Amino acid sequence: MKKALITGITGQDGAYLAEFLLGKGYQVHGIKRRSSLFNTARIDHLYQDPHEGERRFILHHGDLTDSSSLIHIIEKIKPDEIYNLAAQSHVAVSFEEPEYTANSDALGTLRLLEAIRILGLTQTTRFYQASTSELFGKVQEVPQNETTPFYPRSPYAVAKMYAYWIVVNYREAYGIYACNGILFNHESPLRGETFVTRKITRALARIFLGFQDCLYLGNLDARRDWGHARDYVEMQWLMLQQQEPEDYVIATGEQHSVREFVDAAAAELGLTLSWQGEGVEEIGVVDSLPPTCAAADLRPGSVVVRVDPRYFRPTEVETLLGDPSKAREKLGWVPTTGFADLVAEMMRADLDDANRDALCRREGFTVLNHNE
Ligand code: NDP
Ligand code: GDR
Repeated sequence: MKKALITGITGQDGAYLAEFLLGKGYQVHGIKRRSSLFNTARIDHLYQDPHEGERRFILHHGDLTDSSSLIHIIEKIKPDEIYNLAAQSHVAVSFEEPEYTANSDALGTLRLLEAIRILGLTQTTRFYQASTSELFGKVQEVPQNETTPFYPRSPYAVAKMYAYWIVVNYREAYGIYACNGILFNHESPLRGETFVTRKITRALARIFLGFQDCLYLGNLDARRDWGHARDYVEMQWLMLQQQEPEDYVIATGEQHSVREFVDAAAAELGLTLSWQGEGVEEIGVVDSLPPTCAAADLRPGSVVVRVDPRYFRPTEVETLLGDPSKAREKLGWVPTTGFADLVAEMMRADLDDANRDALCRREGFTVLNHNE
């Protein structure tokens, strides 16, 4: 049985990848951080009690900032494949915690590669690095492919750029089968609540049910190439199944603005919006709404989206659009979920969640609304 080790298994991609690899017959090991509360909601359906006999899903405590934990775990498992998905992955937060971001995202990657080298696994353990379209930052070329120059625009992107090059260097220096997947934004109902897509679907569901008034966003003009995480984790695995290790761009080749995402998500609820004003004064106003709308105060003319400059970044990545030709040709990359289906799936899931909260409220329970 092949053994895989996933760092960041409690995150969006970790959950989809774990499920995918279990489906392929792997024994899946994951590194989770110690936390004062359970932090495994995305993978609880895969959990196997440690007292069960044969387990194919096993979690270990560790942290990318702690070499000793990484060396111990890798020594014990001797995995065939390591997927390094762990990261402080929020671009805006990286401006607030730049040193920690560098430690986990840049040096964390080095620590894993060093563990492979120190333990003598360079010829047996394959390594996947979660690289990112954020490397392109202030874009030099449209669309972006594997040869487009990098111009990182945040502490997160700079840390990921170190990680990218240390992967290339260890591949060349020590012959490790190591790949960078340069993935463009990918989303899902499991997306963290503070990334813009999930923030939008979650807030609109709550506005529609009447327990949130307004969605506050930053740069509405930012354009991204958004795909579905379920499709993207399959490519992570495929990159480690080739003859030679190479780096690949994974993207849909289609781009939308944040404003267009809001419109598409609202349309899923039967709401139409119009946009008025400019810059920080811009607002999203309800044009029409369906009779099924449960929010007593929502009517044509209600302002449901406002710009809040607190969500602007000191340096912004305005536009990203990927060219996944290489992955299409060499890995057979065909994304199965397009933009409209992605938005619909996320909107449905958040409406279900909001309906559950509404039920709790009706029964007199307190439901907190956390909006960041
Ligand atoms: P998430 O933020 O959902 O998950 C990040 C994971 O990393 C979580 O499991 C988190 O643990 C863990 N983690 C964070 N810091 C540490 C640390 N110091 N030690 C150990 N684990 C840590 O990210 P995604 O699943 O969306 O992304 C996966 C990877 O892909 C990330 O590296 C991200 O930077 C990269 N990426 C993501 C893209 C996207 O659009 N989603 C696009 C391109 C790259 P906890 O649950 O405890 O917080
Ligand atoms: P990104 O994703 O920075 O591309 O990084 P995010 O969803 O955070 O932002 C996308 C764009 O939307 C703009 N934006 C807002 N963003 C957030 N989070 N909140 C807001 O209120 C808001 N309003 C507008 C942002 O300014 C930005 O332009 C994600 C992460 O998953 C990274 O780990 C990954 O590497 C890249 O995608 C590819």
